[in-house]
Amino acid sequence: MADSAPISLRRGDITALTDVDAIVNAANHSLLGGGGVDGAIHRAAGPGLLEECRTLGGCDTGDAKLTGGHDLPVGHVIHTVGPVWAKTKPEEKDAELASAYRRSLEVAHDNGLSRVAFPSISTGVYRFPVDRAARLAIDTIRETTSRLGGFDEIVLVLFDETTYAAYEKALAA
Ligand code: AR6
Repeated sequence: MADSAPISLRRGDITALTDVDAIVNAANHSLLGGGGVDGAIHRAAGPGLLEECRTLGGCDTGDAKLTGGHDLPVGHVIHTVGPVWAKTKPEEKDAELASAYRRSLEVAHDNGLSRVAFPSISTGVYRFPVDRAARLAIDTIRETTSRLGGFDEIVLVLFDETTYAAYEKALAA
């Protein structure tokens, strides 16, 4: 097993990043756009991204698919679909969220992308509790980058102060 990749946290808008190979989109099954970070990525990438997404046939929860970056400053977007939180099935939702991070990193690895930025998947419209999501995200990134090797940096781009604080706590644990 390799060492796990360095993880850094940033506040702000993931579409503004220039120093990674790929940004991850918290999309939905259709891959045809939506609100939140998905809407921001499609707005910044332009209509070419939607055109490419139409060829992909959607994406299952916990899976990930790659496109180009189009008008974004980065070369690639990895589209993943996190779970919609339901407190009746927490273990199933945990497994689906971990899978979204793991599959995104596997797609990056298969395509030689070593610097990857994630938003906080599922903690907006999909209402996954942020402290729980942050712990799962950090654990899964550590495990997967250590298993696969070859990653230079994983950046977590957090949009608001509460979300940033949750990831800061999870990273320090
Ligand atoms: N950069 C970084 N983070 C952002 C940005 C941005 N530009 N904009 C919002 N966030 P959400 P989900 C944060 O709702 O919960 C969409 O409609 C946001 O504050 O974007 O996985 C899709 O099409 C929150 O912390 O994604 C799906 O239908 C985090 O990103 C659904 O929402 C995730 O919030 C997916 O819901």
